[in-house]
Amino acid sequence: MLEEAVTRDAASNDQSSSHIVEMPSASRRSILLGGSLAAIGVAAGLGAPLGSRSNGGLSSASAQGAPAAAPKVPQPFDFPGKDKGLALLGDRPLVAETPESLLDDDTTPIAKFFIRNNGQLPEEAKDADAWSLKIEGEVDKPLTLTLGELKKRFTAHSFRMVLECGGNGRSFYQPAARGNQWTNGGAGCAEWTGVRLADVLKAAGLKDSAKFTGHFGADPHLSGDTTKDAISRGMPIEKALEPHSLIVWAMNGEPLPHIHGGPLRLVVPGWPASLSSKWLNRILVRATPHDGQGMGGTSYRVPTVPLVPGSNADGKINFTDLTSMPVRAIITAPANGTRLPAAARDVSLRGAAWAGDHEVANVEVSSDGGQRWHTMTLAKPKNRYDWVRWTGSLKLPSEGYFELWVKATDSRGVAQPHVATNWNPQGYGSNPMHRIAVLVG
Ligand SMILES: Nc1nc2c(c(=O)[nH]1)N[C@H]1C(S)=C(S)[C@@H](COP(=O)(O)O)O[C@H]1N2
Ligand SMILES: [Mo]
Repeated sequence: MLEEAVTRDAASNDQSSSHIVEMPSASRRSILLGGSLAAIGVAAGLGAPLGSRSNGGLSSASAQGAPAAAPKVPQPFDFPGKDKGLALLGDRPLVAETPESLLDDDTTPIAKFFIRNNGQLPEEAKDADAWSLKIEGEVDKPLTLTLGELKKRFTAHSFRMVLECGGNGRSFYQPAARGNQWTNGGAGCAEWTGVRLADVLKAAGLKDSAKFTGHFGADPHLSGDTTKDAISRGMPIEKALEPHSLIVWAMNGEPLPHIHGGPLRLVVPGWPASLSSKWLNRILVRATPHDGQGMGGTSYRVPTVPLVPGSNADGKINFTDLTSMPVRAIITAPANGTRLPAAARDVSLRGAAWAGDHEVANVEVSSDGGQRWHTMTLAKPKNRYDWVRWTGSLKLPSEGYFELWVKATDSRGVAQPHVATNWNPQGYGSNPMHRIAVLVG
């Protein structure tokens, strides 16, 4: 496939080489060329805006132009069952994102799905159906259920839903915010199968005092300290009771892979994916907000009174937990750095957009830095929390170098900003417009 070829090639770039991709619109076959597009990027002073890791050949341009300030380039990624085009953001814990051009499938294949771990990988379960889950706390009858029992006792549901790391887009903050430097690839959209968290909580009998949840997984803390959890987040009971909040054992019709939390995880769509506990073994129903690892302070929290970028804050005042993720669109084809034939004037574009708890109302593309916008066609999502696939074409006025910008607007009329806004120490909620560069001729 074209997209795989493009991304593998892009990922194999190092700081000293630059490539562009030749993409004749008819055959859509890609050929790598030793590139002049990178040089053009430098000449045009594009090191900063296009100098992100996800920007293919152009990232090399900025690296060549200013090695000291160069952003991190992708490290080779090699993990069983995973596409080598993923970009490794960290190996202890293992974290990898999906370049935008690899998110071109309607349903993100497991091989291309991003990975985010906070701790060590737990031991792999030998008998998945024997995996056990406890429901405790503010319930009438605490439950211990095996995965086998979950499957038998409750009705299964499948939904295609976006899972998005709360830090997605973090690398666009200036000054840099603390944490994994995600571009737009800390997200994917898979078909998840499981039972409603609401059905299981109701079976345990929620007391009137049941107001919040706390989630626990089997992964050891990175330090190996057994008194600490790798991560343990929780949410208001209303979110837990939503019909799309699932306890999941299958991904794209396959048993949930170990790396994605198999045999059992939560999928809490629309909110930071840190709530979607992997290797799920315990849910604590609480009267008060959960206080586990990754709760409080500046963790998954954003300012309610905007901060001066780069300033110190402990999150105790004027901060609130990040709930719905912000609206975001990506261009998945063409890939950044694509070279089009000289005669090409109509560029076909494809992508995806999603908006946390909200709907995507509109996706627009500009080839002139936002002076004029062109509306794209939206496909109908399969269900709530599915992403919207979009397509369209853009007429370019001449040969030459163009940047294509994409902007989504949510159902409330809130659009993506030009730059990452509401800076915060750990960098949540960054959703500036995605842009790619193409060269015609
Ligand atoms: N047990 C456990 N669950 C977890 C995590 C973790 O480290 N341990 N990481 C969370 C975060 S921060 C994210 S973004 C998602 C990533 O899910 P994925 O690796 O399946 O893409 O899992 C969440 N669930
Ligand atoms: Mo995350």
